[in-house]
Amino acid sequence: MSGIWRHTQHIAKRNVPNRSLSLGRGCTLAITLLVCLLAAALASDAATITVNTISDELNADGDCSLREAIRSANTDTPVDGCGGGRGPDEIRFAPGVVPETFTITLAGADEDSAETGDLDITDDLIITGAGAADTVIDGNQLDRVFHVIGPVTVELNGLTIQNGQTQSGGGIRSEAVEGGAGFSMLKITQSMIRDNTASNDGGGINIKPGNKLELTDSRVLNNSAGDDGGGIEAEAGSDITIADSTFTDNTASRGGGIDNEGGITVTDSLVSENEATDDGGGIRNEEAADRNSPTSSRLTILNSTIRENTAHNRGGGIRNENEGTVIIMNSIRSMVTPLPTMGIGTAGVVSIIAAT
Ligand SMILES: [Ca+2]
Ligand SMILES: [Ca+2]
Ligand SMILES: [Ca+2]
Ligand SMILES: [Ca+2]
Repeated sequence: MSGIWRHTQHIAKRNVPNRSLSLGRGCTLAITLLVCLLAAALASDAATITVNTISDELNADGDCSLREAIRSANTDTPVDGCGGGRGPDEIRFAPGVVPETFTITLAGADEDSAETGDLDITDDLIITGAGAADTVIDGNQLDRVFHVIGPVTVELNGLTIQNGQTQSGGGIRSEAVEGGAGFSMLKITQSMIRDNTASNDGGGINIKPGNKLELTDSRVLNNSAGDDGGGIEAEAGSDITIADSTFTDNTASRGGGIDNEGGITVTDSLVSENEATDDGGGIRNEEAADRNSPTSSRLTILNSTIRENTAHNRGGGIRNENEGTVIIMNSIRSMVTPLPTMGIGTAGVVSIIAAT
């Protein structure tokens, strides 16, 4: 590259003005070629890493486990039989391990390099399973399953994520690295998040402050949290989009299905048969200004159904607290709760438009 640049400069200096037009075109062509070559190099700057064993291991026996694949993708260097990532990699699964359950067996929580316990993702990554029924990642109740540590963009497609257990984010926790710049984007499609447990917040998924989640065409089932957010805990300033998805049979103290301190839009989805031992059986929307939130909490529900959720205190369907904002449009709400709240217990603004 530097040779081409030096050559171009040399030609430009030694040519007379009346040839400048043709030289200008030459320079343009050279720069265009350079840009094309750079673009091609960048486009190929990713690897597909193929998992071919169900064993949870980090060793040198010649195969490629899921943990080894994630280490390879994180570090962009070969790890055992995983060829070595290059930038924003994709992990896939060999036909020999479909259908299979990948069970975490290397114990060791509170570790962030994917060496033990949860599978820590620290670089842009796509994990493409064979479908939620065929590629199951099981936390074995040793730790959470996936830990996204940003700022990174991560896509999880066609997976079941189950039996994770920890304090926060039983199935998945997504955050920006502490003190670092930027936030993470987590995209989950055609996946199942089930049977995960958090002793504090986010039984299924915990999105830390400021981070983003897009959950599409997925199911969040039978997760539980000791405090807030049985299915999902959305912390202050987080930005969450949920579409074509279901939340069922999740439980928590507050926000059985979803607990929101950020901004959530729920479209074409079902929130059903979730339970809170305190407030917000289906969803709790909580103004988080008292936690240094950059924004007020906002919950928008479009073309969705909220039914048969239970709260043992306030807001069987939805509990809106502390001046949070809730907008419900074109949706069905049939919410089980102590009367007289009709399923919505609120201390803030609730706008219901064309809901039945
Ligand atoms: Ca191996
Ligand atoms: Ca990588
Ligand atoms: Ca971790
Ligand atoms: Ca770990």
